[in-house]
Amino acid sequence: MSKITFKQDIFLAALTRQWQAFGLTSASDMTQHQWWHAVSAAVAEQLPPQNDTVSSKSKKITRHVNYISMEFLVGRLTGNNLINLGWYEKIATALQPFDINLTDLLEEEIDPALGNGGLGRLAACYLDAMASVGQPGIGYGLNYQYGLFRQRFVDGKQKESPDDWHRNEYPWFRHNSSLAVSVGVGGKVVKNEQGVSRWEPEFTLRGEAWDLPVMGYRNGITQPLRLWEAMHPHPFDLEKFNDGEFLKAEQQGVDAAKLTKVLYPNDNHQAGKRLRLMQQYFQCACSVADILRRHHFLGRKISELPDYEVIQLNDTHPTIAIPEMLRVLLDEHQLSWDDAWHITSRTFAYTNHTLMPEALETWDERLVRSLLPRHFQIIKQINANFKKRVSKEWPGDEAVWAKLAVHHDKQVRMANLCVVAGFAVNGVAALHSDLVVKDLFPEYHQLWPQKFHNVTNGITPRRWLKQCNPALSALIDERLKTDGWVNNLDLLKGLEDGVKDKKFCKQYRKIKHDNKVRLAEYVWQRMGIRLNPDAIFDVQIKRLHEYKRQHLNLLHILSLYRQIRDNPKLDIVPRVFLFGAKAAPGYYLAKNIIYAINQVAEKINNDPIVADRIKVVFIPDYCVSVAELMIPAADVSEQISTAGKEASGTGNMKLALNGALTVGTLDGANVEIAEQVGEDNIFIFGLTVDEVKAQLKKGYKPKALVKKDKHLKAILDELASGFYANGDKKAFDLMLNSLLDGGDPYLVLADFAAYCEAQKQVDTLFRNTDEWTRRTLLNTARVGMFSADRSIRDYQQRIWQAKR
Ligand code: 26Q
Repeated sequence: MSKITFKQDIFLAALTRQWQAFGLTSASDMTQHQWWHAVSAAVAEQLPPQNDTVSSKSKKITRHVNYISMEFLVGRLTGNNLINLGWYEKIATALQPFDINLTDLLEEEIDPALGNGGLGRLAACYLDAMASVGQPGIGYGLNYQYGLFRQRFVDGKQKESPDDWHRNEYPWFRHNSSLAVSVGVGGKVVKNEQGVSRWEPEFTLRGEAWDLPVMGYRNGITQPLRLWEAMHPHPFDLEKFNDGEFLKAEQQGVDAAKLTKVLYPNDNHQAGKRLRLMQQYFQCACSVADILRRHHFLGRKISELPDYEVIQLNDTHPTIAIPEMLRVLLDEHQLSWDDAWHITSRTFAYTNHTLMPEALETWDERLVRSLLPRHFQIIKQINANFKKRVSKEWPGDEAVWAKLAVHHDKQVRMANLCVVAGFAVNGVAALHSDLVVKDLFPEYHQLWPQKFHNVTNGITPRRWLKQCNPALSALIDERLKTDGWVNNLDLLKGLEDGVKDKKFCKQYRKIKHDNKVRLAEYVWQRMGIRLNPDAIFDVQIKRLHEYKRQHLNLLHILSLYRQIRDNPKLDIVPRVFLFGAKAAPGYYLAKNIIYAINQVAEKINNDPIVADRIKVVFIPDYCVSVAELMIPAADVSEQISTAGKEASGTGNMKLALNGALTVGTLDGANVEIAEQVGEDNIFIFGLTVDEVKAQLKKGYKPKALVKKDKHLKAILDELASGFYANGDKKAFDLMLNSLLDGGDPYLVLADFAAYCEAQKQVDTLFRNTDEWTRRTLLNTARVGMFSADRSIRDYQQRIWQAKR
């Protein structure tokens, strides 16, 4: 496909209409924010009409991908879209006569934060990569009115406020009213004279389609991210309103307007809330209806669905799409069970993102039955059929059935449903996919070995290098004499011999320094803390979770602080410890860790004895655009989860790509990053998965460990002494109890000594500027495989387009 050409006169005319629509008399009357809006809307207008039926042209072998996810953490779109269109420079030039700086303008955009963290950001990177490699596809999600909460700190404690991102004024949305869908909820199942079951919902909702354009990198392809908004049905049907129909939904505890109001702020933890299940069903019903509408529109037979369409489930959150598909095929298309099952079980594929038991979704059967009685019947049928298969394989083995059942103990288990009803299951990094087979689903693997795959996660180089680090991108273009690396990241290998080129290394180092100055300026403006750009910028950015072990990082900081007080002349390389993390509002232990880091920061940053050798900075309201600022400025990347707990991580890839050295455990994708960059160019420390298992098996005793380590004991005692909390001895009880009386389930203390040792090596290496630069450059050069384009091609080969 050809590029979309930019036409300046049309753009300027569109811009004029924009300020006129604001009721102004000239462009110069626009505020900076209005300028951002006007420019974005004027560009959006020039995009060709969105065509979600592109697959009509594609051959039968190319299945169209429907990526269903409760989260798409897209981040700001205007800058990204301009880059992918290849229009950035042209728009910048067109705005010069108005004295408008495009780069500054882009800062006006509020991040659409329709996701929590890694899983949501991955979905956004994959849409970008699908459009860029030419994989026909669509993303299906929810159009939340409020994205992930905004975070601020009050006396060191996290406070949340709603994130109103003004979706009604977002210039990139296209509302497609012809795609609206009706969704039933509640009610009962009735049988007709032929004995065929049929669902009579108690009330209906309406799903409205809002599309965001996803642009391929300079290839003319635009595909939709379709976000559903819940509305009351028939708002103009006064008769029904008078009959009380309109209010019925609310009486049932379902207020349509509430349904897509807010994103659940949990990650890796499920709460079992009714509204969440409603959200899931609403999204899935709209998406399944839309997929089938398109399929029929293209004149295809229902039996051909799996030949043309694949539905990729981003974790179990959209699992209810499976019984929904069966329901539509059985009840609306009147197919037999066998035919409906044949179609469905060849259409769905499932990506697992966690092994943690508290994150595996289960739903109380009463909840499922009351909201979705027909789906509950279908789930029981799936379960009964599957039971026959299991008793054949393991006759009389109740324990195996108790593990594998889809419906058991009055619970519906979504992961089991996905494995039983889908044709593919994949983990998100080699180690993780291995554990999915060995620890989570060994029996399923025995039944269906061919279903299980690995697809190591990837990140889009468009946003995570070209856009966020323009100076480094320009240097790479110059060195490689091509910008082809932007959609062929393996070309970065060509930078390797740059390590011998003194001038090039100096330029590479200077760009890092400039990016650190840029971040320091931000921290000064926002937080009033001065940072030394010559210090090591040590960065840990990710959701706050015990298993991610931000508190291990904290213990190392406290170790340095003690050493400085013991020896005020201590010679260490100045280091700035930077954190960015949100804690789920109900996750009190995570919030306590944030509080502890902030209190320690306050103390250390203001203690003259430290003399700026350590600075601790917790940047508030971490989000995609803050990540874009922090990642290019990082020297050290903290990837220190307990081995076996982090499915993949993707921040690790972004940081390595931008020339940070990883301090990490052998967990998630760190394992593959180490393989790629070479063991000399990464700091690996700590217990391995097998060692973690062995420790826990033999009975891990954190208190005994502390007793033997005086330094560690002193650190923990001081945390409990009130020293960091104005005398409040209980301030960090939640964190300390977990580490000590709670048995330290994530082996923070067990890894403490090895972690400090790795940090010493960081210190030593950083003193050797040339060697440090060499290793960081090798990181940039060698992480090409973590491009999301490669991940998408893996999905194509192993799952979406694999021979069936
Ligand atoms: C579930 C039920 C109810 C409410 C919320 C949730 C919920 C929401 C979000 C559960 C989990 C999540 C998000 C999980 C997540 O982000 N996982 C991360 O996925 C990344 C992409 O694969 C991996 O790199 C990370 O390792 C993994 O933690």
